Amino acid sequence: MASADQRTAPRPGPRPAPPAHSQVTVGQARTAAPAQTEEPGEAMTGAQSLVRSLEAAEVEVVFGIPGGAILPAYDPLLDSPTVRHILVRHEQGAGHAAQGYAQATGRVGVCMATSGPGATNLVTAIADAHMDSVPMVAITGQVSSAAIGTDAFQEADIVGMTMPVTKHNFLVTDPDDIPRTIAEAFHIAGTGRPGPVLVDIAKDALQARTTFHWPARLDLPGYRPTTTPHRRQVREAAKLLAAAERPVLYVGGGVLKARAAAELAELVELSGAPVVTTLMARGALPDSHPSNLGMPGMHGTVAAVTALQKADLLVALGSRFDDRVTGKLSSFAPDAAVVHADVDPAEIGKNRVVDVPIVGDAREVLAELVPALRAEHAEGSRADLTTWWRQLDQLRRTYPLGYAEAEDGSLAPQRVIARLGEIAGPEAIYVSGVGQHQMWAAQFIGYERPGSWINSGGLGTMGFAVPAAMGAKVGDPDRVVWAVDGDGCFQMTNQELATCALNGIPIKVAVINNSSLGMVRQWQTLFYEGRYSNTDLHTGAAVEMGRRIPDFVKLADAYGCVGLRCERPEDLDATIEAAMAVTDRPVVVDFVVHRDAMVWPMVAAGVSNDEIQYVRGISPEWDRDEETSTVDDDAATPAGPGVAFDGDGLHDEEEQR
Ligand SMILES: Cc1ncc(C[n+]2csc(CCOP(=O)(O)OP(=O)(O)O)c2C)c(N)n1
Repeated sequence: MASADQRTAPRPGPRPAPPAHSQVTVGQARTAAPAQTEEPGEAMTGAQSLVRSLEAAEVEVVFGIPGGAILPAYDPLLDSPTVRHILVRHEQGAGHAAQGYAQATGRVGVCMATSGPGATNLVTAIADAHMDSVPMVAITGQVSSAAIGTDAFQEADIVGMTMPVTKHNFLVTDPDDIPRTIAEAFHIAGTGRPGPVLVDIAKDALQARTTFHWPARLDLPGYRPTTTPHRRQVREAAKLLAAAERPVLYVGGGVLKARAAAELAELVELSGAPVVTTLMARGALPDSHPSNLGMPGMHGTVAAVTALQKADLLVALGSRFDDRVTGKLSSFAPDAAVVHADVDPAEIGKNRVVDVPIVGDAREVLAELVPALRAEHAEGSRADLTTWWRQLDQLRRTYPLGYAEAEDGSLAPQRVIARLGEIAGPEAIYVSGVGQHQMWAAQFIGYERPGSWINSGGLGTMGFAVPAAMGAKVGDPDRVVWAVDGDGCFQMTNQELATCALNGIPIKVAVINNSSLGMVRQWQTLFYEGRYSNTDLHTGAAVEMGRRIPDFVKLADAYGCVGLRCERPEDLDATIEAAMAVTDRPVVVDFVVHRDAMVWPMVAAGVSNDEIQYVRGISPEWDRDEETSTVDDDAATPAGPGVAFDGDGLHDEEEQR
């Protein structure tokens, strides 16, 4: 336990801005760079030194669960005046909460667990953060150093296990190393391409006596992220962009991580080029902006997917040519020259040959690209984009995002999500699970600002939504936070509702309850002849024998939350309003929806983007002239061109033709 003296002893002074060469785009990285002057050392335990280090790194909140190996650290944590610990119900929840916190605030999220199973339970969230470049520090207790390698009780080689899914990781066995390691972990997690850093600390290092020194400076040989782009490369990019007749700005999550939305907006205005925002970049440019074609990829808009396919220039900004965006890589954007700007040089040219590589922070790249493009324009180089926009606008008009209402009077899941977005509005934060509901939430909610959309894009982790929403709400408590979850995903991590209820974290959860693992069921419908092997969850859409297992309303009640249910379209708005009115507790709404709704448009996995289907069996024809369109513009209602559910609720291919 820290003595009174220790608690009142002078703390390291305010930390100055980091050196100019080091990219600082997120959170504590802005403020947690080590002090320039070293304070005299203070005697304490390794555990106290750890807590003091977290305070020095300006950590506000740690999500975690104690256990034997990490227990020494939990004792001084009790006395910390600034670090709040939130006791979760599963370590995976701690990890996702740290991710949600990080994405809502731009700071480094922190989670903590004990050795062995505590640490391994964090692995999914660590891998998720790695795939989505989320700044996170995971602290784990390890068995005592003498026992490492002996198969000691609750020993797991978490450093070895997480090597491929962390940006960096550390094993600390000397208590003197704790402050420096924590300082480095935060710096690495939050700078350059953000990512998760694991710090595994042996129990004896936590228990031993040491001296606390917050390091004056960090010495990380080999870690100097290049943030400032090469001028000549930027000029080359500007030349190509000015001259391109069919350019597309292909915007990825890196733009959000770099907090570059304002700079992006400038480039969009100046260039007049169409923009696609990937699943990780929703909100980087307002959806209402006329240049925003929406999301590309497997479930992207026809206009966004086709624009990429037909482009003569892609300016990829903080995006990574993910297979879900490119479809079959060899046929992706065949006529396009590529400018690829990314802070991580390893991304450039990884999947697609690049004509102009630019290594740099997206904000710095954009800040240089704008004047460079202006200079090109001033010299008279500026292609006319009228024809390009006419073609794209035609696509937008003909193939808008849409959905069919269920003919049996049940709720269409897309309508639930669209109304939720309209009623909660653009100031709310939307956090999704993984599956159909995720794609509908990406499609049918209008994202108008950075940070309004949080999801598990790269790893696709079911169970992400509830704990990530919890973390987002802790980080940004004044915003309404809606988790849009599937009935399958929700059953993976809903125990964190207890954490929310007990800690005053009033998130709202919309369970889009189609009584099945809907996205897998959709693939079974399309690719396995409707043989529904193990995708029926029995949670409500087809209530057998009057049972819902579980009953989400009762479950909400059991967790100290308000539970609501909505089964009819006519009750939809009132139910959402009722949920919005609850501010003192978490709310769970069981939206019982039609189970056969499918996500459209779709590019089947491994297939060329040219084969995109607007709805089942209907592919747009790009090269037709406007008069011979197979889809009548007038029929392109929000429900799609003549799209309807047939008897069994499925889109019938022949009928559509
Ligand atoms: C942890 C994990 N296990 C399995 C999957 C594979 N998977 C992807 S989507 C999905 C179904 C999700 O069902 P649900 O949460 O009900 O959402 P829906 O698709 O019905 O909207 C499954 C099983 C996954 N992504 N993550």
